[in-house]
Amino acid sequence: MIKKCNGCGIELQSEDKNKHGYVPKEMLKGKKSATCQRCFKLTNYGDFIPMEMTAEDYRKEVQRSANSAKIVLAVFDIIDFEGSFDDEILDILKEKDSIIIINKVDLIPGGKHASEVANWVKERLAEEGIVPLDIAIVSAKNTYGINGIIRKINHFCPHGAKVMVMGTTNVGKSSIINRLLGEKKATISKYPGTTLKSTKNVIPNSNITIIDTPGLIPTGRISDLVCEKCHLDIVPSKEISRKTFKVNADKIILIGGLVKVKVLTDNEMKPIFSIFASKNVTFHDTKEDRVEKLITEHTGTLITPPCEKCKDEFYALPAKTEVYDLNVGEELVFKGLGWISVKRGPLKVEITLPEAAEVIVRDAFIQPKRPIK
Ligand SMILES: Nc1nc2c(ncn2[C@@H]2O[C@H](COP(=O)(O)OP(=O)(O)OP(=O)(O)O)[C@@H](O)[C@H]2O)c(=O)[nH]1
Ligand SMILES: [Mg+2]
Repeated sequence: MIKKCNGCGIELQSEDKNKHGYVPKEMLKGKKSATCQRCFKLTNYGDFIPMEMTAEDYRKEVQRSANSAKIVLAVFDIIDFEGSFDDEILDILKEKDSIIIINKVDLIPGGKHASEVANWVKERLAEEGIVPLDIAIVSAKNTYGINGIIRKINHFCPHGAKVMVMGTTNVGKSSIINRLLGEKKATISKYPGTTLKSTKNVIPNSNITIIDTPGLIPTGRISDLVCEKCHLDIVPSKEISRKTFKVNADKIILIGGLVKVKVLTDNEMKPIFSIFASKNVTFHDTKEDRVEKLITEHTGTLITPPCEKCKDEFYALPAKTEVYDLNVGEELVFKGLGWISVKRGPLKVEITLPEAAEVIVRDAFIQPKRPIK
């Protein structure tokens, strides 16, 4: 029987150190399973070895597990909700019964009531034509809401079931599985693409078999257009930061050196808006005539990400410029980076960013406590 790595699901082998799934022969002898060299290095030393798996390989793997699962647990990262969508995920959600898991709620600035998050998610999903069986609001980091997931599965499948966990890379699928199993079995890491193949485990004291799957890679995430180090700066590990601006026409705001936001509104009442992103992304406001000098001289130092190492590659990407008219209660989302939330509108902005980056207008996730008139 082919043995699989406990941590990432890859088939184990002892022939070639430089290939996937290597484990020394003596480690495999007489054992049902083991941990591959890559997972060992990742867990113990934080060394990440990227694997050459195509998006198509991942898709096939996920589709295979979806066929055998009774229900699907689709995991979304609340901080990058739009970046947690992918066409493959939407297709599976339209076909199968699902429980939606909203993870990383510990990162929401100022906290937010679970029912408020659930209502917002429900509306956003309905816009995509998805009606799940239920929604669970959780934080795998601090175990909030984990028991609720088991209760919900038992409610819909009282005689047990095979349940597949699915989502884009880095949303916390394996972290949730470890919490459900009550042990650190699956390899987790801050790098995207940790889980390589499906793994199956039974949740203790239950008839639930839970399948971990590799993360799908969606299009349009800014975090995927920079180097590995900058990726880690953009994907937050602590509560995200918020900065509020009250500015009028021709002010430029730089979100890191990644997105240029030019305010076009020219009102007596200046628009007020907040920008939300990871604490490691800098915010700068400046004037049109100074912006080029600022970017050329200070990207990688005062303005990050991108860093010194990947800035040339990032600025060589084809760029686009788009204009958006926003009102109070609306947010302009940059997939895989953060969002702008309007507190006093109207706000007209011109944004410049890579062509491959996707931008979405949505109903505010963080509503102004009271809209400012
Ligand atoms: N703040 C916070 N971080 C979390 C939470 N859950 C997971 N993480 C972090 O998110 C990163 C990714 O977690 P994984 O569990 O490896 O994510 P995954 O979805 O299995 O990723 P792939 O296997 O690459 O698809 C790790 O750095 C985790 O520590 C959470 O609830 N809150
Ligand atoms: Mg994983």
